[in-house]
Amino acid sequence: MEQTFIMIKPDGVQRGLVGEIISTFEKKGFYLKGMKLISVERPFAEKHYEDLSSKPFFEGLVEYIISGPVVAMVWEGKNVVTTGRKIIGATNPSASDPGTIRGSFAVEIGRNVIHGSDSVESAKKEIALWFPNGTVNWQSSLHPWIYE
Ligand code: DAT
Ligand code: MG
Repeated sequence: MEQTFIMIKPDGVQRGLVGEIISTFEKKGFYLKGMKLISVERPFAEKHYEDLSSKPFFEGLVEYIISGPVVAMVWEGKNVVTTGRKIIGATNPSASDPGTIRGSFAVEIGRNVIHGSDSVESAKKEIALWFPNGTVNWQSSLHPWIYE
């Protein structure tokens, strides 16, 4: 099944949003397949956001990501990449729909609480970067009650 990389950014950790964010993905019916609380170094943050390295906000973005611990996760489920992005909401919280994570919990684009992969391809890349030793292979006993 499809997997995505989700990261609770330093502001989400500091603000105590970890439990609620995990709960949102759990209750939806997605499966947690990897998770760690980690402080990343500058070169690692630059690698994660390498596609944005030419953007004027890149330096500030990297500073933000290394400003405190983050929660890195792998979530699995049907259409989890696209649906995960919908749950997270638009990049700029001013444009995020109410009820999305960013729409509910964020105000500024540079403090938007959470990251989610934007395609299956980038999910694979990001999971390999953040979880080089792989993830956990387990099956939920609730699976037949969530998936037909
Ligand atoms: P997303 O995180 O929704 O996938 P992105 O990949 O385009 O958005 O950008 C990564 C992060 O960079 C984003 O979560 C917040 C920051 N960012 C994006 N566009 C920005 C902008 N115009 N000004 C400041 N920060 C920006
Ligand atoms: Mg992105």
